[in-house]
Amino acid sequence: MSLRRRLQDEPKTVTSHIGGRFVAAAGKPIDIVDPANEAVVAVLHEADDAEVDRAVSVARNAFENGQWRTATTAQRQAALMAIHDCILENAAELAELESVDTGIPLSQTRGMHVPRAAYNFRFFAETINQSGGDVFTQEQGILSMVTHEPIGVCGLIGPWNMPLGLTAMKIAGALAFGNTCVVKPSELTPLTVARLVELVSGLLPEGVLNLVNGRGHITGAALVSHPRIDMVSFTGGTETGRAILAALAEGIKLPAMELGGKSASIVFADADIDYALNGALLGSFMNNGQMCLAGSRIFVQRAVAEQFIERFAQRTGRMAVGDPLVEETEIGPMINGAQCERMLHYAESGAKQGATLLTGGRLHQASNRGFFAEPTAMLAPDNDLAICREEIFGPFATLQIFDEEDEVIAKANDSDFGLVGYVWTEGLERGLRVSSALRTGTVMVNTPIVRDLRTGFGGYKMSGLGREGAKGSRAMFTEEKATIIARGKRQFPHMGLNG
Ligand code: TXE
Repeated sequence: MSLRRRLQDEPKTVTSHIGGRFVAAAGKPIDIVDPANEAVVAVLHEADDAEVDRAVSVARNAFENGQWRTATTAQRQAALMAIHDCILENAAELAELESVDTGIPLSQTRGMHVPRAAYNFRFFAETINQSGGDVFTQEQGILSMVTHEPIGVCGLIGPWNMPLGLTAMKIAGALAFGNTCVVKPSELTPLTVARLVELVSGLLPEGVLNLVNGRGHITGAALVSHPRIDMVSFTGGTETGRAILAALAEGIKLPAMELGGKSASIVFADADIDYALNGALLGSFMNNGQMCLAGSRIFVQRAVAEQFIERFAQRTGRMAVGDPLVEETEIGPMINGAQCERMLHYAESGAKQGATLLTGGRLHQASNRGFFAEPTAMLAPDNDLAICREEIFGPFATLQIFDEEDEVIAKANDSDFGLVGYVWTEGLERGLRVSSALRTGTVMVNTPIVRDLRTGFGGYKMSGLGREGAKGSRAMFTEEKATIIARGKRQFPHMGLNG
């Protein structure tokens, strides 16, 4: 029997996992539905303040009195590699579970998200082996050492759009640098992270990895305002990021935030147009378009605009929309009905503000159950329309025509966000020039969506604070310590000799 069928027959119970075991189901029950057919596949029991407090206390105790903080690099590496192996051993189950929970096509969860989740642990295992400090010896007789110490108990709050992969990155980074953590996945998609914690918590000392589940304003808010956590790493919407920042300000705690985006994808006339078309389509519509780094604000230079836009619209209209578990599916369901409505609302508002609907803009008709919307493309007369400024978070691309390089750079930068920019050109010099002019944390030249963990990922402007990746993760998950050592007795003015 398929995993989906089993979950429909007997919905899974999801509770907090504290100190190595699931807690009894007690809190408010919340149905978790499969977005492809609206069947209940799990019931989440929400953690209240007391349960969050228990999880934080266990993590605190494990940090202060346990062996993880003081473990050798080799011990931590061994545990991280065991988690890596465990994810790969359970890859088929995790991929199917992720697709049932999120609606992301199985070809993507199996081909990318799950391997990626595993790779995070291997990457950070390798990183800590090479992650040293600094020593300064210039001052006569003084040795100044800079070392990086675990920051403490990390609150890790994940989103619903790539729950396993994005949360695994946070967990791997936090653990690698010697911290303990309390993870809170999105209440919309808690299944794979709960399964991950169940599978791997035995590979770690007790209390190092803890999980709480529930809605943001209840469980999430209790976690971020808890006085005994030391930092929060958050991926989600900008409004939520603002609320979390306010809560952390109270305790003078550090946040790391990966928030929204509205990334420009700039197609110059000198690009390889077939290649750029494929890249722009993938960059807009992968993960059902529900991606912070979607390059969904596409600018095309006038000389190639007509044919590019026509072909983009045709290909968008031909995408295979359907059940994420079917191999051929390219676009699965939106996460919920509200997200579908939101997409339709943007199509309407775009039309009212003067944009031309090229394709899509309606609910998908193939099924009367599930949250399916047609992949949508609109031609926008300028950058001021809401569809060009606000993060839609669905399979929805806007296209605009430009003439000059300076003009398109100004338009690309005319955004509250600054997460990623995409540039399509055969001119390397142009690629580098435009990259340095774009006010975004990452620029990809002639490629859609490459996530190289050796580089930091994060945003300028309202797209976030901090960077996730090797050095960025070390900055977020450690405190920097300076140790100043006198090598022998120093000459300094003695005080109080005349009293
Ligand atoms: O995210 P939220 P939502 C964007 C996207 C989407 C919008 C809203 O545009 O349409 O955000 O999505 C937890 N204290 N992105 O509402 O609310 C919440 O439980 C502590 C961009 O689903 O930001 C969940 O675990 N935690 C994006 C997590 O925050 C709180 C990914 C994200 O939820 C909380 C997702 C609170 N007060 C959405 N309120 C990206 N950058 O990839 C909520 N949460």
